[in-house]
Amino acid sequence: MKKSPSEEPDERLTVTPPKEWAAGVPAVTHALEYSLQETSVRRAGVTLLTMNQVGGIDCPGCAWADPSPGHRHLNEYCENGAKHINDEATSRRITTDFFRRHTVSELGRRSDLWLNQQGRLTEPMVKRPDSDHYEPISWYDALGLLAEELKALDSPDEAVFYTSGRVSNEAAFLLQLFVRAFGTNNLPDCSNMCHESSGSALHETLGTGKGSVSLEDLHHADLIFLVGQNPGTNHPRQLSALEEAKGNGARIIAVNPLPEAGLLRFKNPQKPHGVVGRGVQIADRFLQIRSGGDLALFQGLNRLLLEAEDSRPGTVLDHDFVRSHTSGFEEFSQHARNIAWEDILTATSLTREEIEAVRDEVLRSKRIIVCWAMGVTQQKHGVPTVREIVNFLMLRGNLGRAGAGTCPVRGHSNVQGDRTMGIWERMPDSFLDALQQEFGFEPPRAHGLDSVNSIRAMREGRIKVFLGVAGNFVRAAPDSAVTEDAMRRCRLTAHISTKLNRSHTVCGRTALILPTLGRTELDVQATGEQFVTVENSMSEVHTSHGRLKPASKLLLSEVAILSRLARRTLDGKADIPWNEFEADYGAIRDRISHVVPGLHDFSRRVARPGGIRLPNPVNEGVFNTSVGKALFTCNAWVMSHAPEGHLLLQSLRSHDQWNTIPYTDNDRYRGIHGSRRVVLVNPQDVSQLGLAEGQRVDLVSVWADDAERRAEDFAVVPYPTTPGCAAAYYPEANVLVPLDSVAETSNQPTAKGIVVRLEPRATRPE
Ligand SMILES: Nc1nc2c(c(=O)[nH]1)N[C@H]1C(S)=C(S)[C@@H](COP(=O)(O)OP(=O)(O)OC[C@H]3O[C@@H](n4cnc5c(=O)[nH]c(N)nc54)[C@H](O)[C@@H]3O)O[C@H]1N2
Ligand SMILES: Nc1nc2c(c(=O)[nH]1)N[C@H]1C(S)=C(S)[C@@H](COP(=O)(O)OP(=O)(O)OC[C@H]3O[C@@H](n4cnc5c(=O)[nH]c(N)nc54)[C@H](O)[C@@H]3O)O[C@H]1N2
Ligand code: SF4
Ligand SMILES: [Mo]
Repeated sequence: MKKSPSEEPDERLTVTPPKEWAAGVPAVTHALEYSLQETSVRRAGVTLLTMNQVGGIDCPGCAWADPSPGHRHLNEYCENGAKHINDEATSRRITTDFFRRHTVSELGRRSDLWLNQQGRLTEPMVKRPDSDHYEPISWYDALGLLAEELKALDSPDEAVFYTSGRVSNEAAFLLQLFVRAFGTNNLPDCSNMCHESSGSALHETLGTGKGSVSLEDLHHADLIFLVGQNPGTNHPRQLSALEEAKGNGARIIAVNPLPEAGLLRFKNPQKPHGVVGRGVQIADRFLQIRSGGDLALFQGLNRLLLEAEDSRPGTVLDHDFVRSHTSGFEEFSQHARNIAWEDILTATSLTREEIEAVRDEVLRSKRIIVCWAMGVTQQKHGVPTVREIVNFLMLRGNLGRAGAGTCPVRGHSNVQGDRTMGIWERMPDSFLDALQQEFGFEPPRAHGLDSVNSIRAMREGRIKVFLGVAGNFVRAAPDSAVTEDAMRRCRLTAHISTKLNRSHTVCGRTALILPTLGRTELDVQATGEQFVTVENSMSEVHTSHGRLKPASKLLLSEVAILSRLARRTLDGKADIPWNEFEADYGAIRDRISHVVPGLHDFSRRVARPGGIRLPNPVNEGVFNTSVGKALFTCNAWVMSHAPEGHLLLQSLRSHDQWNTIPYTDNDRYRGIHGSRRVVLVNPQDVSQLGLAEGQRVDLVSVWADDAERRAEDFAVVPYPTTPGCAAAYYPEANVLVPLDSVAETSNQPTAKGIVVRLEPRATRPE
């Protein structure tokens, strides 16, 4: 079989200097080119013009917030948002004939890119035991088969139900309702692999897992930290907010091992000055940090702030805030003073002068926001790092006031909403009590399995049925070989999906593909046209109205699939009006409004332009922690360490992919073209390790269990990352992340900071 482009290592690899600026006209042109390849001109126009507008389609890309209704541009989307939406609106289709032509084994050897390029899934398919083909099955039989397998389990805990953050509030609420009425809390989700470390740390210290700031706050901050995130690629409209903040006088400090394009300079495609000229410089300071050094950086900064207070008492710390709202300051302050500077400098690769210069910026700023993402959360010590960020903000009272606070930048467009709706293996009792009150059944109280624990349980044969609601579990999860083996042990694997991906090819004894409507598409049910709701990274809940003709007549909405499955599985157990829910999503919202705090009168309020902003108790000075106050924490000293001859590898996104799905083999902003099998290494390390530009190497990860994890045949690309650090793309590098390598407390896989060695390949591969 001929290999597809991304399976070929670097025959076509070309490397040009990384871009120093993000967005601008070339970005928009690229988006349009992609739209026109994927879909017709008319479909592209409908999707793009209504995207992120009041009454339009919510961008299925990231969770960045929209400006308030009166302040939106005509084109309120970014290059990547346009690509994601058109990837769904593609006019390519996968038909029965496709599955007749390709065996499941053959599809399993295809690349992620190729699988996605085949177009939209159009009808339910089944792979029966002992067959190597998917074949058509009716909806009635497919859902019956799944329901029978679920009913045949010895315990409801033998099933897991994975959710990816694309899923609407309405579908997410129904899913968790069904799963809890069925009798388990096994609700792993992509958030377990994304911001779980943020949730763990924020819950513990502030009493809520969500960020506290709004877009307005960002516009009015004096100082904004961007820690471990690449907004030019992953949250492009964040750059518009940062540009506005800068216009209002904000300073910006970027902390990253890589000098990412959007961190340096930004050309706003929505403004005339973005079309010509050099654009706006985004980061006033760039701290090129060593992988995993952020905990040490904030510990160092906190120590400097305490010392500044010693020399100018009463002028540095916000004593009122510390006294009235927090607990644990004394212990924290003693602990912080004992951290050694040599350690901080080694862990961060920064100089003391660089950190002192940041302290001076902090002392000049009244309103500070810290934004962070995967560079922080996917580290072994992601949780203490977020806790230390909270310490940092609290010292000067940067919580609960305008222009200040926490900003964990969420990934999937509704990942935050799914959690609000109860997609979590550990929902608090208050939520379960409300569910019980509303629906009259006793929800299970024992915590369920998260993503990593689901894989462990599947590997041990304790899970018989896996249902994925959106997403691509086997490519998102760590330790690809272990995860795939675990999935294959299931009796039944089923996926509710819009597009083909690798998870469909890694099958249990029986496997189902349940194709569904995407967010772009018209969703008409018995009572007429429906809309759904989503929640962005800033706790704003708003509507999304699909516009396009569905990709196939045989598609059902996620709500319809889940309602029918629940009806067939539960057989009247629990008095839940599934038919009514399917016919009218307003009926689901009515129930949500009784169960989810802050969403009373949901249907009416969400329909208003701009929707509803869920209250964040932190902004009211309320901290629902164990002691009723915000907690200062003492975070043990840890340093990421790579033995001699090894590097700390991060797995990250290219500019041209959506999570597990590459759109092309290019990473335009980083100057990589034609291959994703590259490892970015500092030129100093390239020569110290005796390697050369373009040389083929295997990446081998080093882990306590002694098992060898190898990602084969990557080309070395000298790149200006921090010495001692390296980068390769996700999901190709997932094979290197050991299942047991998780962040403390949050159990989040460590997709960053993986210890690897680069082994030169003896010969060129066939
Ligand atoms: N176009 C596009 N947009 C997306 C996605 C996508 O795949 N494509 N995915 C969405 C999702 S689900 C998510 S969660 C977000 C992810 O958004 P990001 O968190 O921006 O995603 P990553 O590509 O993982 O990039 C992590 C960044 O952290 C830096 N980094 C790595 N290690 C460290 C470290 O130790 N310290 C510091 N300070 N920085 C570090 C990396 O160099 C990189 O710039 O994006 C969302 N938006
Ligand atoms: N090594 C490494 N691993 C990582 C990460 C990393 O940085 N490095 N990042 C982690 C992060 S932050 C995340 S969020 C996860 C992402 O993990 P997932 O959310 O599981 O993965 P996606 O790639 O977003 O899923 C894409 C698939 O979702 C389906 N889909 C798309 N839209 C819809 C829809 O509207 N409805 C339905 N039903 N299906 C739809 C399509 O079939 C598509 O193939 O991966 C994690 N894994
Ligand atoms: S910034 Fe995120 S939500 Fe906004 S258009 Fe781009 S991908 Fe979509
Ligand atoms: Mo994510």
